[in-house]
Amino acid sequence: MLTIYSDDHHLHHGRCELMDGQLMPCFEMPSRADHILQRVQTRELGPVHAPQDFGRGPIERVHSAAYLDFFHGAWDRWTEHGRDGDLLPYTWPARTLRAVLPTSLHGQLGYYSFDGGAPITAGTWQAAYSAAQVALTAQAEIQNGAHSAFALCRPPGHHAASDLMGGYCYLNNAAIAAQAFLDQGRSKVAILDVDYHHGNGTQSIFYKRSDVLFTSIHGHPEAEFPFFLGYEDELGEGPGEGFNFNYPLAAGSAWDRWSAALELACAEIEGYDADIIVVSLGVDTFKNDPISQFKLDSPDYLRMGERIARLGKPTLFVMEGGYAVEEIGVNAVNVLEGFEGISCA
Ligand code: Q9C
Ligand code: ZN
Repeated sequence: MLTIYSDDHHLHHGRCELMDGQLMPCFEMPSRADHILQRVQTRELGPVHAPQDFGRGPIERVHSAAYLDFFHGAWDRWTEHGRDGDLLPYTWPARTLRAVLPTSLHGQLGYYSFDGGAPITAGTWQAAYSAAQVALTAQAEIQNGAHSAFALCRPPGHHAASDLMGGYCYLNNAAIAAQAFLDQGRSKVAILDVDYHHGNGTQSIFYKRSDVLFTSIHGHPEAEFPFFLGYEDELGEGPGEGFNFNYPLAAGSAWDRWSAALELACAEIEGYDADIIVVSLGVDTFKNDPISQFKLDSPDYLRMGERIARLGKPTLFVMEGGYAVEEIGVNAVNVLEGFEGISCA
């Protein structure tokens, strides 16, 4: 399987996040992608290519131009204020407030984010832009006939909505790739989001549409980030009704419960008869993940890849979360090797 990877992810290295009342070093760190790349190479998964640059056009198919302009310019505005630490939001337009767009940098940052988990640093725009190009380049491979490809994206994307950053995410790499498939003539894309956290951004982007089926297996939002989306009764809206399926699971869930949810998601994907599958590949479901509560073990990821392969469709894997850095490479590449062991192409 071909991997697409850019070193630009090193340009994004946030310092701190708030965790249990303490400022902690960011869990979403550059060594995550380095470990995955290393595992791709030691297992000889296949060639590793740099991304092409498709420009801002395909990103604007998912994100608003105003949001992209804000994100692109935020760091320079911050340094004009004489600051050099990470740029982080601290006020949001929650209930009782108005969703107006203020003129101030921090007002706008609150408007364009939903949590304090997505720091903007000097290189964040370039890293996120390159990650989107990584996803688009892997997408193009499949569009040109490959049966599968791995977009080794960092920073991740599935929490990012059309005009919101949050949850370590800025640009929704999986959604950008899914939209590119549609724009290049495919008519039905199924997204399978296996990250531990609900893919609220991806769900929201496609919630009112039937050309993208969104399925997600994740920690129950009653107890887990992102808390305010990802419940079972979210089934889509208008023309999108019946094209959104959430499988929230309790803390402590291991492969038995997780794989039962995967069967349900796969049944929906099979019924939908998608042209293409996009997997939002988070491996923060791992038993030793420092911020998550599922109990998957490394061999389970092989089974996961095998089951996805049995869907029998061209499949784009887009890297999302996973914070057990030492094991992230084994777990992520196990999914890809499990897939390759079953798929014929
Ligand atoms: N610091 C992804 O896996 N909150 N994002 C964690 C508080 C945010 C996870 C606990 C978790 C976001 C792509
Ligand atoms: Zn996650």
